[in-house]
Formats: sequence, C-alpha cells, structure tokens
Amino acid sequence: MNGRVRARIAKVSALAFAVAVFASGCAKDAPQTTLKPKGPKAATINNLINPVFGIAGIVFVFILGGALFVAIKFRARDEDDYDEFPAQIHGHFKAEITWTIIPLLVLLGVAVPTVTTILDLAKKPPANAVQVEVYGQQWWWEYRYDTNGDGKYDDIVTANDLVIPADREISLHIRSRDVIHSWWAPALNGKKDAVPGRIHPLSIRADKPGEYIGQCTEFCGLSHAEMRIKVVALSSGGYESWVKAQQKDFVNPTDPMAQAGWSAFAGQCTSCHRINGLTDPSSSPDDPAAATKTFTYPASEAGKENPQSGAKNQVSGAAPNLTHLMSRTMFAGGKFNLRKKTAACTKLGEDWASTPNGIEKCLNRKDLEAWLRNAPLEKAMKPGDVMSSSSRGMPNFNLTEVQIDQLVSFLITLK
Ligand code: HEC
Ligand SMILES: [Cu+2]
Repeated sequence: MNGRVRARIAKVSALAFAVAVFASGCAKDAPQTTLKPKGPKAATINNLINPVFGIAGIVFVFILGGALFVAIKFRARDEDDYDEFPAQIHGHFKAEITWTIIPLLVLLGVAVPTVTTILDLAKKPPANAVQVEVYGQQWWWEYRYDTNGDGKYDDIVTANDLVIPADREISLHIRSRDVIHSWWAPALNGKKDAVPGRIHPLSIRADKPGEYIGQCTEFCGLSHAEMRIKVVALSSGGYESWVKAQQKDFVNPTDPMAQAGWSAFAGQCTSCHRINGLTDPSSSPDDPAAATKTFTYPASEAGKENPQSGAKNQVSGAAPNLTHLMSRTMFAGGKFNLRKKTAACTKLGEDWASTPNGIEKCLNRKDLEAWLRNAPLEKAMKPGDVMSSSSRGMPNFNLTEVQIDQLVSFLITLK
C-alpha cells in the first residue's frame, strides 16, 4: 500500500467516525433529549436554544470560513514567500472598530432573549399549582406532596415515580438529605441542584399524559448513575384517583403467606421503612388478620433525621415509604422496573392494572426477590448500598428463600 492510499483510507475513516459520532446524537428513542420539549417550560428553553444555536452556527461558519480562505489564498507559494512579512494593520481604526462592534452586537443579540428567558422561567407558579417536595437521597428520590394546602408536605410520601396531573403547573421544592444531587427531567424543564440545607424552587408542567425520563445530574456517590427520575403525568381524573388511593392506609393481608411476610416485615424492616397505618401482627398472633393495634416504630427511630416527625404520613427519613409500593413502576431509585411484560406471567389480580400509567404488567419478581436476597451485592444490585449500621442503603438480611417468598407476598398487597 503506498502512502497516498494509506492517507486516503485514514481520511475516509476519520470522516466516517465523525459522521457516526454526529449521527449518534440523532437517536430515535432518546427520552432524555432537551430538544423535544413536552411542556411549556422546556419549550421556553428550546425557544432560546434554537436561535442561539443558529447565531453560533453562523459565527462558526464565518470565522472558520474566513480562516480557511486566508490560509489558502495567502499560502506560501515559493521559497521567497517564507521570508516576506505580510502587511501589518495594527492601529487600523476602521478594522478594529468593526471587529469590536460586530461581536458586541452578536453578544447583545444573544443576551436580550437569554435574560428574558431567565426571567420567564423564574416566574412564581400560580397559587393552584400542585406542591411537591423533592427530596434527594443516596441514591433515590423521595416525593412528598402537600395536597391539602396546609404547607406541610405530609399528605403523600412516595419514591421513584413523581406522579403529576398533566397540563397543570407543578411547583417543586427541591431538597437533599445528604449530598448534592441535581434533579433533571429534560423534556419538562432545566435542571436544579438539590443541596442539603437549602430549598430550590423549580416548576414543571407536562402538556400531555405520559412518562418523562430523567436522572440525577450531579455526581453523588457510587450509585449516582442509578438514581433515575420518572415523571408520570396522568389525566386530571387519573391524578385525582391516584391521590385518593395514595392516602389510604395499610390493609391487613389475609393470605397466609402474606401474613407471614407481614410479621417478618414488622420484625426486620420497620427500623427503616414506613407503612402508613401499619397494624401490629403480634397484637393478635393467632389471627393476624384481626390485628388492630397500630404498629409503633422503635423509639430510637422516631423522628430520627425526620424533618417532619409527627406527620400524618410517615417519613422515615432514610428509606422509601412502602405503603403503596405496588403503585410504582420502578424501585430502588429506578434501577429496576417493578413490572415486566412477559407472555407467561402470573397476573396479580384486578387491582394490578391500576398502575399510575394504567399499563398492566407483571411483577418483576426476579429482581424484587434478588433485592431482598442481597441489595448491596456489587454489580448485581446496587453498588454502594453496603450494609453497616451507618449505611444509607438497604442491607443484606441473610433471609431464607421461604422468608423472601413471604415478604414478596406481603409486598404485593401494598397496592
Ligand atoms: C437499614 C435500613 C433498611 C432496612 C432495615 C430495610 N431497608 Fe429496604 N430499603 C432501604 C433503602 C435505603 C432503600 C432504597 C435504596 C435505593 O433505592 O438505593 C430500600 C429499598 C427497599 C425497597 C424498594 C422500594 C422502592 O420504592 O424503591 C423494598 C421493596 C425494600 N427496601 C424492602 C425491604 C424489606 C422487605 C425489608 C425487611 C426485610 C427492608 N427493606 C429493610 C433501607 C432499608
Ligand atoms: Cu444523586
């Protein structure tokens, strides 16, 4: 192969690589693109991106084109050219004014719409906005709702899926329990950091019902990449019924397997997880279904790291509230889907279809069992979720397979 052929091959492959990199930006199924806004806030941002990108493109073509033009037109043609100094234009008044004023005008042209966009996005949400506190944890998002307008975010406490009504403004109050996270659902608005000790406002609004995907965008530890965001926008009727369902308390399970899981849960899981209105299975050991005494959580845990102790719906501070676990679409910070569509699955009864997005799917029993078997297992489950008394994660309990089956039977009743 001679040198020229080799150089050509190198050129063609460099071009092919550049095209491939460029084309990879055009993926069809790219739910996290900011360039396809699905709500007015994101549309406002997009309306700024487009003209600014256009201006930047013109500047790019103009400058590079000019540089190329000069480089080619005035290139050295023979030996003498190397010694000759080009004509100097230092102090050329007209030229210097021109190349100062043009960039100034360009920057002004970009600054005006930028500032109006910032002011637009900073507008206070209307009084009837849905109020939700977003609470960043290592590594999952908790969502706490104030549905009765008393200023306390204790009416619904949930995790992973942020359920909202479509076509209504949602006023988010973004906080963090531990480290700095950043909340970003690109189709709905820009990102906002979640910083311990601060509350950052962000409004979102989805034009239509649907799911809007995002993720934590501030490195927050080992499982940062597994701290996903999913906004589930429902019709207003769908949202109202979701709110009603979420405010229902725990119902004693009747299936014997689930009852055994209930006892196991009360014994091992309640130091971290809350279930609203959980009754105490040990108050009536012979007939757990008859248990009526409300479960009391260990005194050591009461109010610990809990900014709203005494709240109506229990916030544990450090672990997801599981009262309506089965109404979610994913678990463990969105690392796993809670449901799976498989041909041969066991349907889980009538209520099963009442997922927030109304899609009937089967339980992802395999991952849920694996989670209980050993959540912190490196790679398999969630790295960094290592058990120690001070750890943030879900520990390994060394549960037996029988206990795992019982616990899953119990968790399934948390609709
Ligand atoms: C030491 C505190 C702790 C204990 C005890 C604990 N968990 Fe967890 N659990 C967590 C944390 C923290 C998470 C969230 C982890 C994540 O998403 O990274 C979690 C997540 C879960 C989830 C997923 C929930 C969701 O919405 O993402 C389930 C289900 C669960 N735990 C069940 C159990 C069961 C059953 C037990 C008792 C056998 C138990 N947990 C005991 C801390 C705990
Ligand atoms: Cu994070």
